[in-house]
Amino acid sequence: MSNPVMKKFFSNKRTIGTFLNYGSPAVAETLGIAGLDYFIVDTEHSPFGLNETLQCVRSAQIYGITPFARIPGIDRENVLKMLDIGVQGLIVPGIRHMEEIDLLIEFGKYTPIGKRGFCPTRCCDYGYGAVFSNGIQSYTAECNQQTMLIPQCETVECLDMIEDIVQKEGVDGIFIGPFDLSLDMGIPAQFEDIRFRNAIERVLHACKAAHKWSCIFAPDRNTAQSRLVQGFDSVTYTADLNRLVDAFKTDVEILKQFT
Ligand code: 3PY
Ligand code: MG
Repeated sequence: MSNPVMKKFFSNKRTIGTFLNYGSPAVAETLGIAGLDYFIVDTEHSPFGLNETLQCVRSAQIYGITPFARIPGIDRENVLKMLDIGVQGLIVPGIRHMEEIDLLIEFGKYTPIGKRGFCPTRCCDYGYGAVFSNGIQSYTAECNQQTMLIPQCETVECLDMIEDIVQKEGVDGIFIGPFDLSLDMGIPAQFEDIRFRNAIERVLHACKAAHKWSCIFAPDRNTAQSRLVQGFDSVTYTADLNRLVDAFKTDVEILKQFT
């Protein structure tokens, strides 16, 4: 139940994660072995869903890495089922309207913050585990604290209301999607453009002012490093499949000289 990523955030410690695009529990456990703080099972862009995510959550629990998931959109089913299987944070893409934030909170946080539906399911050991020993009210309050709802800032509309979004009780942080944000701003992947740089600073500043977790995707190690230096609480550094390709590509290029 306790969420080590949140714990680090509240102790002023940075965290490093990655996307899990392969949907494999074996890969999930290797990411734990590698020492990452969290992974995000990407059900927005990858060809799999709830069942694969569940297997990855199980691996995470064995290997001590915190399991997050990115959902494809905000509906009750997507939010509820992911949380019920034990995902500890939801990354939510493509926000354009405040109503979407309100729905996310409604579905993802228990009363009095939202209206999340309750069932003694996997995330509370089916009602038998220690997490449930002090009764339902203590459980739901704890759950509200430990389960992170993280809208993505990756549209101009979201950027324009970012200060209001981070003020919402139930929003635990913001995840910047640099590719989509730059596309939406009409400056695709022009990450050095002053307009893009200002946008990033604006989101970072809004998070700091509201004491909310700030996270950004970094496609490579240099970018990841500079985002941490810039002050982000977390970077989501590339993805499992990209690292696999990078590693083989580098080695193949070297070995090919001997073929
Ligand atoms: C983006 O860059 O748009 C992302 O969502 C990163 O995954
Ligand atoms: Mg995106």
